[in-house]
Amino acid sequence: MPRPTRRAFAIIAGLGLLAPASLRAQGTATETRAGAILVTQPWSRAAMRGGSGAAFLTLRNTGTTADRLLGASTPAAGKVELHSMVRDGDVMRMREQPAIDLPPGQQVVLRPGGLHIMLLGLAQPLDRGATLPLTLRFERAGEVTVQLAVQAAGAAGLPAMGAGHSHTH
Ligand SMILES: [Cu+2]
Repeated sequence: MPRPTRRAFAIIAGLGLLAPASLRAQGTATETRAGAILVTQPWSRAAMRGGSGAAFLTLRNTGTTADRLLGASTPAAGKVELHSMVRDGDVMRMREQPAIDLPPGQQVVLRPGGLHIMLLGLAQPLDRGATLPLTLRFERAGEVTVQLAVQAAGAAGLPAMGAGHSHTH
């Protein structure tokens, strides 16, 4: 759990970094930058209070130095873990990861069936159409807060995903 001072810093940093974010025409996707790390397509799925949910997003390391996602936090969940999916016989199981590697110049996609950020012990329901803040903590890039767009319970991604990718700055 971040100390209050650290949380306050994260919020301030988040606000500063969210300012230049560009909105798509649909308004469903934003870009958020933390140092060399570009965060896009932050989303989640509808879930019940007391249950668990998952956060998905795309991380691109635009720098020349390796970074790592070390963890995340949100007021909406009692605990947040980094998970991967591993095959165990005929079933896929979730496994906690200490960190997610972000090699320079590469993109890492967190998505259903793969790497994801697990939200455990939801303090509130995640309602479709709502947004919830998620603060990401990187080894080098520091902390940044993104807004997860909550989709339907069985959604595979954001409505705009796969519709091309063209951002101008
Ligand atoms: Cu999980």
